[in-house]
Amino acid sequence: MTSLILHHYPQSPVAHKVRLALGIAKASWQSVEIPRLPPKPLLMPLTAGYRRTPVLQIGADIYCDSQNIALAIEQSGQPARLFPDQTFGMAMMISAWAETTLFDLAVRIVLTNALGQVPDDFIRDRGSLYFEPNWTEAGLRASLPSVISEMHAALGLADAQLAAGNGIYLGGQQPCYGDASLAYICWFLRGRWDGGGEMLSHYPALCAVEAGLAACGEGVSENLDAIDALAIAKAATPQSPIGIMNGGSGFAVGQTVRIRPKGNTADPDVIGRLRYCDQMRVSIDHQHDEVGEIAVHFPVLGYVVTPADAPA
Ligand SMILES: N[C@@H](CCC(=O)N[C@@H](CS)C(=O)NCC(=O)O)C(=O)O
Repeated sequence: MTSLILHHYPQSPVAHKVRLALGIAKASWQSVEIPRLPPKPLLMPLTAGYRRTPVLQIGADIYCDSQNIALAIEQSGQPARLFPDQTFGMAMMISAWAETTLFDLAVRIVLTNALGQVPDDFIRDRGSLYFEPNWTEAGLRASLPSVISEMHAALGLADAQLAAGNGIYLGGQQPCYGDASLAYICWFLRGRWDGGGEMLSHYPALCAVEAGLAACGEGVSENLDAIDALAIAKAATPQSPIGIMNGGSGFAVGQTVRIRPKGNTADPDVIGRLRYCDQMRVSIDHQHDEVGEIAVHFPVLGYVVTPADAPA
């Protein structure tokens, strides 16, 4: 089996979700630590410009976005299932909600409380990814009580769903990826906001999932140098399929497309030749001197794909 290489940094909550997923899957993986802020010169050749964290590399196949990474982990045939007992649809829906509603609220709480305590360039960078285009520190502070109320409302829903089940996890006794997508929000709030512990104490079923997955671990990892990861990509050939499997999309293999996360964010466009598209995944071919020919994969949900010559 080709090795899983995770490009990430320890403080990244979304990367933590993937590390928990690797633990559920009992995976062995290699860990490349990347910078928290651009530039990321040893990551960009692999991602065609996608700058977010984490990224999963399997040889010359590069998987961007945690939802897409979760699917790739499952498809890579690890010792344990990430979606056991037909939990795939439920887990992906819960995690899509966690990645948008829960993560958006958590980032606002954590960053608003960090104002004045973390470097300005970090807040500016994250603001350009997560907040309204004309956001201000005063606006963030003014909306904080409302954001905290919303977070309680959302955590209460997740807790009620867990409490109504037949085990500590969403699917019962076995953890699935959906559980990781709730646990990482708890990890983020508890670890990066001094009110996190108190907030979470109201949601015992969620805390049980958080504790269960912490005990489950993060699989078995060893460190890898970023330069070596580039060399691994260069020595490999993409193994992922080629073709348009969702015929209604109107796209053709080889067509140049632009891919970007939905929303008005500072994320750079990714441009490439379409390689593959199905209901869940869209992939481009990409060439770079440092990695040769690689394939870069994105999820369909949450991304906008347009012909590269269409207005941005
Ligand atoms: N939808 C993306 C979101 C990823 C994301 O926003 N990650 C944060 C770190 S937790 C990030 O990229 N921050 C900026 C950076 O690392 O450059 C996913 O699910 O992977």
